[in-house]
Amino acid sequence: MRVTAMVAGVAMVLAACGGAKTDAAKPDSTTAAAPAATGATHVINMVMEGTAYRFVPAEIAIKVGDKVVFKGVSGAAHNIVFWKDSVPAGADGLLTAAMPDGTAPLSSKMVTDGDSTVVSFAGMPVGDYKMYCLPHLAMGMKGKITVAQ
Ligand SMILES: [Cu+2]
Repeated sequence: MRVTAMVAGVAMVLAACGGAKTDAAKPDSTTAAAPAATGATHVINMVMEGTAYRFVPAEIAIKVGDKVVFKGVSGAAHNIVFWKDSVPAGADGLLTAAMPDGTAPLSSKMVTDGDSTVVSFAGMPVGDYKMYCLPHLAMGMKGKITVAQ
């Protein structure tokens, strides 16, 4: 009897795990592929100037459908992280999908000097997208992309 009860318990645990996996595999806004950009291409350089680290330009205005190329120029390594509480409603899942090689939600990969990463704003809600560079946040490396229709 005791063994039977244990087997039943294990089966319930396995069933619970299976259920969780099924839910995780359901398509939602965080796993959907980002639509392709069809508009203009903008470039933001990521630079070290003396002891300062900057996005250049730090603020740009673009349109839905444009893409932004972030180029690592100097300063060894940067990334782009969007503030979850500052992006327009409905944008966070799309942004994460637009950075498929990112290391975390709303975060790009690390970009070394000479490398770059592209973020497409195809299908994104209009509004302000505030961002920072995680390694250089304390040095004030912040920026803003304003997306209009
Ligand atoms: Cu940086």
